[in-house]
Amino acid sequence: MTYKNFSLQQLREIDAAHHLHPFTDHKDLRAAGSRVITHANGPYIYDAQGNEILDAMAGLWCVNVGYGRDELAEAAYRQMKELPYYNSFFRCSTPTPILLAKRIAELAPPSLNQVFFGSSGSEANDTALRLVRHYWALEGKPQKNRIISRQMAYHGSTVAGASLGGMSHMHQQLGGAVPNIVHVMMPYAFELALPGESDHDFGLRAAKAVEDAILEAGPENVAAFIGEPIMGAGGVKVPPASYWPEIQRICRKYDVLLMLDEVITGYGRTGNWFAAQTFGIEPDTISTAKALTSGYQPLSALLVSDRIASVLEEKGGEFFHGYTYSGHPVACAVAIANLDIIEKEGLVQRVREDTGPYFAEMLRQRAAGHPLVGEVRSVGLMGAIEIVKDKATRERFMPAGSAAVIVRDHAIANGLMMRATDDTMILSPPLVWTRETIDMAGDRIARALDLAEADLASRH
Ligand code: PXG
Repeated sequence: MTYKNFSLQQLREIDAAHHLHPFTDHKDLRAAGSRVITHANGPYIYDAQGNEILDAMAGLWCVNVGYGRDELAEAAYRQMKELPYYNSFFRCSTPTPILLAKRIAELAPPSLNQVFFGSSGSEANDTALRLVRHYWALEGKPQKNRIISRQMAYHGSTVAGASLGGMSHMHQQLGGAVPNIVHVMMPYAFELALPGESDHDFGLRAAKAVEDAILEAGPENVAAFIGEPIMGAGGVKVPPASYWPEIQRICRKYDVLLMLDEVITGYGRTGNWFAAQTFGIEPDTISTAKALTSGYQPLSALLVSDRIASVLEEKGGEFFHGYTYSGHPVACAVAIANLDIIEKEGLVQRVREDTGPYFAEMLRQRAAGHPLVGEVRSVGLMGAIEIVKDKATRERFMPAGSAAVIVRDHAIANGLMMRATDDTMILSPPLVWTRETIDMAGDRIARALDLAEADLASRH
């Protein structure tokens, strides 16, 4: 069966009849019809109407080596023929997860040397949550189980992921979150800094919210703090430089574990293999997924510190946790081939030294000065554009989020896939983007902003 035997109209009808989508209002979707993406190559995706769209989101923050990489397809094909599946339970193992775990440990900060595999970022965070609570129980402190997270954090959509995350609309649909998780303020200076407060001071104040939560619960009751180095789905919220070192200091002071969710930032996005390196911190766990295979296969890897791993090994007995597809041989083979590409093409260094700074300059030149833009910010190839009604006061358009959707729709119509989250435009392009691709994106961003400005002017 090939989709080519079906018209777009037919595909949309079947989609509406049988396919429930993630994070979707299905009545809306059915009224509008889904955008069907049929193929992709290099930095471009193509929809069923034949439109070529530059993919400034790398799929969903994951296709870091771009589309159409034969090496990855061939790695999957070879592995499927040799050994499509075998499990890692009951003292079994297969070669590709063994070699991938070593490879990841070599790239990670020095104290993280053990890897637990799953198939998604949500699973990695579920594993991380169980592991840190189990760790404290093994240390004779079972009551030290509270986790501190942040409002607007995104840590996935399983029950554990949604509970760890700080999205209140997700909590409302949970029918009971995982207990003992609290959420504190996020380090989002654009909206939360006080008049006249420096970025540095705001970063320290946002970190102090974590310390206050630890003291309120009592340090003897707090297992860990979890955070995305840069909040992604919440709107590419880049913390001030003072934030992460202060968080690490606070965690160490109260013997609270530091869990870093690098599902988006892992494998080069910020110009280092891990954002832990970009921000100069050494956490106890690092959750990764997405770009580990550039999205070509579902795979996650939770990196675990020697401190936790040694207790698990010495005192743990059996850890009653794991997934059928933990260490999936094909996914791991694709991951190895993906890391080979990133290394061979020097993509991490290129983002750090060349395309990251060039991307920041593009945002500054093509967006920052625009009347609709309150702020641009980026780290490596991860960026945001704040849409405002009034540049000086940062007043937003009403209803909230409506202006950013107009910008997004113009961007897509002009060949640029860019996301809108509330009133923030977000970009997270493949790391294979060149200066020329960044220039092309800049032209399309500028055009989308101009067109949206005209629409918004006629609306008011
Ligand atoms: N942690 C972070 C930081 C993520 O961004 C997950 C965990 C969960 O990963 P899985 O593989 O279980 O989806 C994510 C996922 C968005 C969007 O709207 C972001 C994600 C997923 C879906 C939508 O930007 N990130």
